[in-house]
Amino acid sequence: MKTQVAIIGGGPSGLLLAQLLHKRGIESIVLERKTKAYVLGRIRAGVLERGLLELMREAGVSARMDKEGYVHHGALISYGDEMFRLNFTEHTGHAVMVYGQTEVTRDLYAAREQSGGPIEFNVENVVINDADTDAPFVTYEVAGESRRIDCDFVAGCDGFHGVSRQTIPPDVRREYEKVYPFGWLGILSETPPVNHELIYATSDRGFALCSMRNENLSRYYIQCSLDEKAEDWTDEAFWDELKRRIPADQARNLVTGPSIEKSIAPLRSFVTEPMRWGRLFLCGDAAHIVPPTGAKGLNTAASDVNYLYRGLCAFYETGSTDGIDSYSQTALARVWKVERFSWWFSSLMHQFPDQTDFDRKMQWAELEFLRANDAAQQAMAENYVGLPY
Ligand code: RFL
Ligand code: PHB
Repeated sequence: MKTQVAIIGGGPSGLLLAQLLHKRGIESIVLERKTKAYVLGRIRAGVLERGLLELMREAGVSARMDKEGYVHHGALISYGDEMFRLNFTEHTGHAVMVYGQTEVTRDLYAAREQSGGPIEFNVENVVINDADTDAPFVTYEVAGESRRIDCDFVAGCDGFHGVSRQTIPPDVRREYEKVYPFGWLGILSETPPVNHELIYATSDRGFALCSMRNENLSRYYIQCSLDEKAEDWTDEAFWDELKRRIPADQARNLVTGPSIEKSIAPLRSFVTEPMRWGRLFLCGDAAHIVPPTGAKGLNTAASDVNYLYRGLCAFYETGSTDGIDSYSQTALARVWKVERFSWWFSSLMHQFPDQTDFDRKMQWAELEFLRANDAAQQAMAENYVGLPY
């Protein structure tokens, strides 16, 4: 087979890139290791930045998002029983949208199916060959049969555990990592959200987040230790712990019910440099990971897709290689700012196992400062709604 862009990974990065390229008449083939049902079964991001909203519109896949998504003009931050609101719109002129990654991915799959663009599921043993030449090709297997795609470019959109990043030789690649000594235990429940806005909460028992998908679907997280297992947490124990970490007046309003999903995610900050090697370009979780505090993972994947998409369009439409040549540098400049924000917000809101009383006082003093200081709130709001591309 032959195509212009071989896209490894059928998660949100790969599908969004494929759809944007399709709109500009650029062909691609998407290779996905799992099934569509598996990809759609992963409960992940919930908050979309304006940049991603605009890309969804440009890709022609925003109809349901614009109808069913919830615009949020602010979020709540609590520490103990204290709580204040960060007003995004007042500080930045922009808002965010609550619309689940599952729905984004579902809309992108529907568009791919409608356009007839090729996508192969259950692929195994994907190998990216000759990426440092002008004639790269990808080999893989489906149901034991070997296949080959010759292409102009390869987009590595295969997440943190994919093969694309590993294709870049170790003497070229540099990795930066911070692993946090805790995880997030998350549940999804068919109950009304405790508040119509998100609550990021810290307390002496650790971090908690009250989020949502719609009026009758809530998403809650609590910081947990890494040796815990989701199945050891009963729903009752989860609700009890959550109530102890959010302000008492919010806890009184919390509607509890059976969980329909429960899982633990570790927290990590990770960046690989460069994000381009020859004709291979890394996008999204394949190149970087942020801790979920601040909701930046999917949104940063989208900003990579934006730069790569524009670079590829310029190449095919005008012959200019400027956009693809500067891809790694441009994408990384934004990635590092987002890494800083996610690291800062995580450091502010979690209880660290080796933390001293002094460290805790510093966190609370910073929260009190943030509560009272307009400039600090503006800086935070600018990061939360998404830095410009
Ligand atoms: P994905 O979603 O991991 O998709 C990669 C796809 O590649 C496939 N794959 C392969 N395919 C072919 N060959 C191979 N060798 C392959 N290896 C892997 C995989 O099966 C998969 O389908 O990466 P992508 O597209 O870059 O998207 C990144 C986002 O999924 C991720 O950043 C976010 O989910 C992170 N995240 C959040 N981001 C936000 O912007 N806002 C949020 O509110 C938010 N909340 C979260 C999150 C992530 C979480 N977890 C569980 C990690 C909350 C949680 C709990
Ligand atoms: C979510 O709803 O899953 C969510 C929201 C905000 C975050 C992280 C996750 O910062």
